[in-house]
Amino acid sequence: MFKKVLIANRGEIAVRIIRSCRELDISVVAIYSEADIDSLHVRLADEAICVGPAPSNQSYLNIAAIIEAARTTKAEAIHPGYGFLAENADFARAVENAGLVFIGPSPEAMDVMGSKTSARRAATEAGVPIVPGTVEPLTSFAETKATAEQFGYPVMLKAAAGGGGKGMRLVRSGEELLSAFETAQAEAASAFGDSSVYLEKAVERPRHIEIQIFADRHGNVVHLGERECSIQRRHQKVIEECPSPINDSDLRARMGECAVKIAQAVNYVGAGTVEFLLADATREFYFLEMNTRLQVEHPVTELATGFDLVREQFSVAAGNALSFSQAQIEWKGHAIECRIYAEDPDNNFFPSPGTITYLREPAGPGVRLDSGVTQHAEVSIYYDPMISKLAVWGRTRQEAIERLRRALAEYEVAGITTTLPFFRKVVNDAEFISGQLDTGFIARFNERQASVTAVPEPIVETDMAIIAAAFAYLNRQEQQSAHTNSHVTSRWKMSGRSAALNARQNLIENASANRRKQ
Ligand code: MV4
Repeated sequence: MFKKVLIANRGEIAVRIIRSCRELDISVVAIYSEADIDSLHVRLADEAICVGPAPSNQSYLNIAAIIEAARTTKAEAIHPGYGFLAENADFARAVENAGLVFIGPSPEAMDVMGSKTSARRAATEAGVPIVPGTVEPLTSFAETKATAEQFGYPVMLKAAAGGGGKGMRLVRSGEELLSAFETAQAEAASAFGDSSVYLEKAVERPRHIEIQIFADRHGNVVHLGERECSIQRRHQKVIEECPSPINDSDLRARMGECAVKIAQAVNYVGAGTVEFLLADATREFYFLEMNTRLQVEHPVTELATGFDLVREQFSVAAGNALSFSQAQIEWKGHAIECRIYAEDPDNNFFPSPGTITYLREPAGPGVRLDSGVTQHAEVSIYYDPMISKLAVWGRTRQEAIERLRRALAEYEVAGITTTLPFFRKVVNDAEFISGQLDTGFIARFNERQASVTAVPEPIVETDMAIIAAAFAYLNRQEQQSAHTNSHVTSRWKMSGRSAALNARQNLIENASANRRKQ
């Protein structure tokens, strides 16, 4: 096993990786940007090296500085986490050329999966169904038109160099095609520096289901079952579950087998995820893309299977055989994860950076919080605003939802706006509870919310403190004067939250009505 590794990432995933390093007695080198000097991952590491200024392209994406940091500290391997350089084949090559171990698959496997058209060719060669469409980029509008007519509208235009829905266009008819083709090409060029687009038939009301796979250097490949990721907004996953509420062991086995075939086809090593679209009506599934990294939502698989995927990543990268066989993988109970963002759900999920002035994190039975922040932490404008992932486990989906409700009520963050209130509504939504999830869930949920009277947020600790202080103040006023002036409005502010109090008898109502306004 490695004695020392460098983590080329920040936030909750760096903290998550450090935890497995501690268990394996691996010494940890953190890297950080000038904006992150006081952050949790830096404090938890054994050593930390600044790799540049706040903007990612000068720090967390600075390949030369990161490799230099690994050399200086004599780290043997680099774990890239997710995002940043995790799926950058040039980075993986640079790491190997420096004589270090990249915790991930080969650069060649990353190259195949990095291009969505070559990934579709690899899947087809492996005998795995892909969404009907082209496996080469479209070369002209005439070809695009003929191909769209061949497969039949509606179709999707997608960036060949993309993934995750960036540069994606739904086209319902021939009239929309030219402008969609041009904008898709322009978006692909600006986002990926490659204007190539290809075409897929659009799958109606699909579910997004992905399979976690794991492979070692000895030819063993296993799958760890599915994750349901159909609840997305702007192609960002919001809630993930394991197992899928469909919970169909035959479907799991068939999808799992396909995912393993794809991994074998590219000599995959390490943790990876094969994404599928599942057509609701026919139960047919199609390969979508493969992510060659540890994913944000890996905790739900860990909770349902009991394995530590990061520990296994280190073990496999050190050359060991997988510590478990397919037959030893069992799924128990149900896990659900919510991604908690510093975003305002009442303002189209606009980022809400700032200082966390008060933090109470949930814990207790079946609750796992992968957090990257502490009280007084600054949520910076420079990086992804996800502050934590709240994952719960229950023996049944129902029990998991009950735990999620309880944990969401315990969770309190002041000073910044978060998506916690959004999740508190989702976990009480009848459609979510029913598990009938498809990719239109968020749109329908928003429609329902618009016509529903708002459920009051629970009174939280910061509100209690405001109310207590206001009572104490008014009591003293009463003692000092003959009568209370009920027309006086006082404003109370604490930990970034405030309440306007108009009269003593209205104290509590006003405090709770106003407490969300900052
Ligand atoms: C699709 C699709 C329908 N048909 N492809 C791909 C990336 C993902 N973030 C969105 N993607 C989709 N690709 C075809 N051929 C529908 C979606 C899609 C979607 C997929 C999963 C979860 C939520 C979604 C929301 C909108 C569109």
